Amino acid sequence: KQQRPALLWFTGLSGSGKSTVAGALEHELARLGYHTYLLDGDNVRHGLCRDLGFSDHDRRENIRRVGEVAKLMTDAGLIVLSAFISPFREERQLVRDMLPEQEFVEVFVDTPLKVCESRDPKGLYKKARAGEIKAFTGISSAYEAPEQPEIHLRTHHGSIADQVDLCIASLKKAGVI
Ligand code: GGZ
Repeated sequence: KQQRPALLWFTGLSGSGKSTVAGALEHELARLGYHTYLLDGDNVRHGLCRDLGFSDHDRRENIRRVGEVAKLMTDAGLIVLSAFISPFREERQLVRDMLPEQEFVEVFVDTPLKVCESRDPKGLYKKARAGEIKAFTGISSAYEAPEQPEIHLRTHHGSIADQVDLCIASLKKAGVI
């Protein structure tokens, strides 16, 4: 199957649905016969980045390492999906600049803080509000929203399947698939 390597860079708040949408999109791409890999906190923060926490410095280093690994994977021809908060514009730009221009696809998972906080599946927002977690994104640490993402998902409208369809259509339009 013809595929162009690409890095689909999901960014958004904790609880925005990054991993859910990226996982569902990966599933659909695999079903269509494409070769993919999903990088997220579960397979990166426990291994490659297990020495890193959530200070600004550590988040920057986390994103830099993920970018370098994703670059190796796109060199191998894969469609890579990554799902990290990646709160800082500068680091997302740094990753963008690591790749040929057409290979970086920024996907903004634009779910309002209110909605993320009401979901709070792991109780992290509650702990952050209580001051038990320091430097929590959206509460006590910044999130810099993308200004011109290639794909803009408003996940509080529509289903996961709708978000996946929107991504598939954009990837076709961009000539990735
Ligand atoms: C933000 C935190 C924090 C702090 C722990 N701030 O919803 P989750 O739980 O499963 O996803 C969040 C995850 C964020 O890791 P990333 O590697 O994506 O972050 S970054 O891109 O900024 O490096 C959250 C959990 O880790 N978590 N402490 N203080 N999220």
